[in-house]
Amino acid sequence: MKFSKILLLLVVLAMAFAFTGCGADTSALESQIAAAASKADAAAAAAEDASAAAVEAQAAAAEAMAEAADAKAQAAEAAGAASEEVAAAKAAAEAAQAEAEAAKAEAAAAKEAAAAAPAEEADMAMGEKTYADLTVCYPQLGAESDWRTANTASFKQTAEELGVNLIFSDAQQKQENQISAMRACIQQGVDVIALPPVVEDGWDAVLTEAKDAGIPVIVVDRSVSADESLYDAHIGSDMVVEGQRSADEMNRLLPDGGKIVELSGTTGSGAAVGRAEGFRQNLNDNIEIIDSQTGNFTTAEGKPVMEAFLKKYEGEIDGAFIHNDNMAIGAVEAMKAAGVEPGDIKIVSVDGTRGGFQLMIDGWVQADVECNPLLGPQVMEMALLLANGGKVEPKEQLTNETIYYPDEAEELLPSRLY
Ligand code: GYE
Repeated sequence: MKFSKILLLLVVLAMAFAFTGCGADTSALESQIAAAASKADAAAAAAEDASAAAVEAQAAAAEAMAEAADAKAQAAEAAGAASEEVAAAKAAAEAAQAEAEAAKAEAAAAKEAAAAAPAEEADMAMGEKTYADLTVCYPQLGAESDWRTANTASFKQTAEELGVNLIFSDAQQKQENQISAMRACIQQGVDVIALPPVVEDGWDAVLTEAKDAGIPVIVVDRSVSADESLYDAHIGSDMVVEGQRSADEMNRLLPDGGKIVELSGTTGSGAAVGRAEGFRQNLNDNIEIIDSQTGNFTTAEGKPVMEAFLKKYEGEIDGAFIHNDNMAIGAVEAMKAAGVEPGDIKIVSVDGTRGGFQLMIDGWVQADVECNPLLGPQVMEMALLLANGGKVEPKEQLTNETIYYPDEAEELLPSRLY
């Protein structure tokens, strides 16, 4: 129904009512009709807008009419009008009501259509790229540990399975190599960059370059200190929690306190910083960290660090917190050479690699805090989403992890994936 028609009808109804002049509720009814008419007016004004809004306004106008007609019917009845007149007023009210319902339904349908249109567009955009169209850059930080080897394998294998074109490089634990690999990827116009940052600081410039080039970045594994507006997602372990869990284990292993050493990971890396921080948060007061040195997450560098500790603090060391299993392997080699027996120095390590499990079976490591490197599938899923204009929410995605103990190591070792 057109608004002009609605208005006309309202006026006719109002006039008809005035003409019948039925008593009792006349003024109340008049003001009701006036209110309905102004509703219709407002609705008609709104109708000049977009189509959904116009239909909605039409519904409002028709509803207003229905209200007016209904009011008239009631008033006529109240005023003791002839039953014929009451019936006619009632019929008018019912017709107006039906009109209102129909207009409402039309408005709802128009609204739905308007809302569906952009969603359809978005759907089409989402469907634009598949894994086979995707080029993902992974400037791996190095090959320092079994964790890292498993992480690299997870990315390569996932890319192959999904048909993703993976641009892989190995920065040999040097940030400048990672940065130049990223720049080459930006130059090439890859779809997504997945960055496992060797250290936390110093990424602002290259992350800004990626952002300016419109290339989404997923920070993988370790964290960056850059503002989170400079990347699209971070997936990895909560390194602080790993440190806290390690301290809880050390507290359990040294209930009467003691002196411990720390073999820390790469200086300035999110993994080393977080683990050291969490460890100190939860460590009992009666346990003293007498020394802390980096072994750069490698077996080769972990061994001489422990050698030096054993010389310097001969007979004094009750425990060692070692930031990863590869350094624990090196440390145990040093202990064996120095005549230390398994269990003399309580060791808590991190990662949960097969090497770590073997150290538990052999009695050297008393607890291994898990850190999961198998991030390939989740990162590829995020990459596809981002490449199609989607958002990763929440931006910070944590992996679920546990703690392993010697009593279950033998049974679990064959099923370990790394
Ligand atoms: O624990 C260690 C690796 O960043 C979580 O890096 C990773 C750490 C892992 O070299 O083995």
